[in-house]
Amino acid sequence: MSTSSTPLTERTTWKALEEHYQKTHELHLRRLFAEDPQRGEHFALEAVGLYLDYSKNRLTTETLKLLLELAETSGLRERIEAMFGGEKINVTEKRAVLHVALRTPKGTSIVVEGENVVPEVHAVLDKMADFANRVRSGEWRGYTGKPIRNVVNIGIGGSDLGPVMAYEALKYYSDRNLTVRFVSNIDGTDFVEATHDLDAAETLFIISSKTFTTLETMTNARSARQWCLQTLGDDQAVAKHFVAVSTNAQEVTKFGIDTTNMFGFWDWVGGRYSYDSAIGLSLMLAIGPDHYHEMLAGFHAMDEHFRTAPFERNLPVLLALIGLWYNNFYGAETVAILPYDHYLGKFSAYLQQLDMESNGKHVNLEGNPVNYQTGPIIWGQPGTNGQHAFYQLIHQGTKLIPCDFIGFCQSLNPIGVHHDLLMANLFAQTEALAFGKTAEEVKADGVPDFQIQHRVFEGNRPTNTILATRLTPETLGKLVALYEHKVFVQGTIWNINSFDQWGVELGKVLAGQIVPELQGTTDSKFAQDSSTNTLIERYRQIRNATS
Ligand code: G6Q
Repeated sequence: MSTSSTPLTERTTWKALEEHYQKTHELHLRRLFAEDPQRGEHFALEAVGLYLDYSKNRLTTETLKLLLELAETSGLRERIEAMFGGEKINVTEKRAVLHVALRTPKGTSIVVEGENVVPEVHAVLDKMADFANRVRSGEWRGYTGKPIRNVVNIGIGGSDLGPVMAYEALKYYSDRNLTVRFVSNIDGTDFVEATHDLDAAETLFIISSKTFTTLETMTNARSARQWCLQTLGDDQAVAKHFVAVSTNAQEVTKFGIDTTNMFGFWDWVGGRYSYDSAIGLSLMLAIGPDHYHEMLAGFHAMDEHFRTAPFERNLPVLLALIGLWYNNFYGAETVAILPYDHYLGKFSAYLQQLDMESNGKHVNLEGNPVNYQTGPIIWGQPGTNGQHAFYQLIHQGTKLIPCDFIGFCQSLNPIGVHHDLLMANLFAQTEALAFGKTAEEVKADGVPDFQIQHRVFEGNRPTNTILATRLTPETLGKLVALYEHKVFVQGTIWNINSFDQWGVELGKVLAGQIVPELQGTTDSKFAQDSSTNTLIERYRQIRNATS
């Protein structure tokens, strides 16, 4: 059997999958369910409190067997151990990848460069908890002696998307006396709208930036300081109204934040894998340290499952393989994430960064161009809103869009019949997508002939359904870790580095060149191409026009 040293598309298993696709791709889910009346039970898995129904996928036991073989021949087991063992698997940045250490219980050991990092992780968690308790209890006071009522996290990308998603997801558990907001965009509107109704004397800013050099965050942080000092008037106020989350103590000090008010993390935590590091401080302030620790326990439970469960009963591995089947053999370009829970409104946006920044890569680990598709486009909205917007295309469009439906058996806000109606919609959508409606069935409903074809649903549109009991901090941790590891499995099979993001650099460099051109502080004629130069010229002419 050829293994990971053989290029992916030349491996025996890959070729077998291609052949298998040719033989099976026209199989309809109607037939698969008819042939195996228990398919819904056979193709389902329950682990660490999450139930995954993957029966409504276009696959057979043979497909699964081949996909699992692909995982084995990709060196996945070794890669999992390498990640958990602190090896520098982020080869282009020469870094270990140890977000799993952020949720490892006290007393365990994960060694990086000869040092056990777990005690450091817990020291920071304890410092965060102490701070959160002091702010929440009113013991920590602002410069004028007023307690803190507003928390504004300033950060972007990995220093924003995780905390804001999790804050919304766990709002039910949050202290409603605290107003928690997130500012990320360099567009001044974001800052102005987030602060317009806040009293500076009661506001705490958390400047969250791993590097503490990010243009957007530092610009917003400076505006926040100015805004604060406009009211409070004294530089001394900064110490009471600003804390930092960063790995860069030098820059934090330069900004004027005392490092006693800095919460650290480490270069082995990637931005998009960082929300359960100190980057989650705003979340901990909102939900309190106990709930935060419950969330970490959820992450850890999924980590352990991922590390120890056999691949055929391993949730992240199965999700990854199913995704890869559509991505690489069916040519599906996107995956829709459809949570049927209003609190998960930002979950798809969060996964968008997690997946697309990790696996949107065009060269393999050796730097050679890949000859297969890598990461899919991730998108989605919470149900049922999406049903009244874009589901039309999923049901009847010309594109194959595999979907993950996520739902909870118990509502956190059980009023009337709402939850049954919500869940009925979730189940109905997966059923309609899988089985569709034939022309005969449409006709039998008495539909006039001219409409029949328009009202046919082909079906055979694949979905996963993930069910959990309730949206708790622990469940959220499990769900996020599930997708983190799914992305890792796919990246491993594609032999790409899921942990760098060089693709975001070029735009930053060019913006740095364009700023002085916009501000007129450079003498040289604009140095861009003719399109960009013309746009710059036009912007400069109109920017200061009075009418
Ligand atoms: C994530 C990326 C990126 C990063 C932001 C913010 O993996 O690295 O989204 O999180 O660019 O960076 P800072 O935290 O350094 O400000």
